[in-house]
Amino acid sequence: MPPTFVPLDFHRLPVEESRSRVRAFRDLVRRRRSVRDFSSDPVPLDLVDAAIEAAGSAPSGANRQPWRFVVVTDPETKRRIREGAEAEEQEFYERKAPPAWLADLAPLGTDWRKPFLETAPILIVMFAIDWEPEAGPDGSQTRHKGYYVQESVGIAAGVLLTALHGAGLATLTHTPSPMRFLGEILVRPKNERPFLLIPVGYPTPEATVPDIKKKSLDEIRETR
Ligand code: IYR
Repeated sequence: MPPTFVPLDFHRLPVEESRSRVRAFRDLVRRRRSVRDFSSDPVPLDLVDAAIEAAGSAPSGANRQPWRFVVVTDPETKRRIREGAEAEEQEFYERKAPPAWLADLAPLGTDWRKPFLETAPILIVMFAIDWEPEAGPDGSQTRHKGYYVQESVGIAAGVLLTALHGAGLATLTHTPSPMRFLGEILVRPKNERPFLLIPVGYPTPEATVPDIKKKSLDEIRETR
């Protein structure tokens, strides 16, 4: 099939306008913090849907869009997810994690308990799709594989977190490991690999966050 092209929808901005926009965006995203103290206040689902639409616009390898977003609000499902995550996390903190890893986590003050998985009104579970089932020429089932799936889903996750933050919502990137239990509880097909568990909601009024710093521009940028 020959490719089809359409005109690009692009509006070039005056540089001063670009400057003020990128600075405003920088100042907005810099205020995002990973939150672990969630209130149970409900979040309108259309906010989450719009953020997922934003995430779904991310670039991806060969435009295969190798992601799936499962929005969980059902209390019993959240309870089971908490139960599954805490089992893995207890194993991690009490047995599997090497001392150096635990030392790196110490400033965050985390432990195996994850009450926010039940308290947060919404959990978004992102799945990565490494291949899609496809009928071969002889009718047999083949695997149509994705490309740069890890990178693609990572970019989509970044857009999702940024969109939710821009909407005034709090999020956490939570990665209990291994995450197989998520596919089982959410009854996902075997080609969907759990990628990220994102509680979404509002912080409690008393919420605190660890006093950690981001690297400065000079520490992260080189020029040639
Ligand atoms: N998954 C565990 C441990 C953990 C690991 C990393 I790397 C972090 O940045 C934070 C926590 C937990 O969620 O507690």
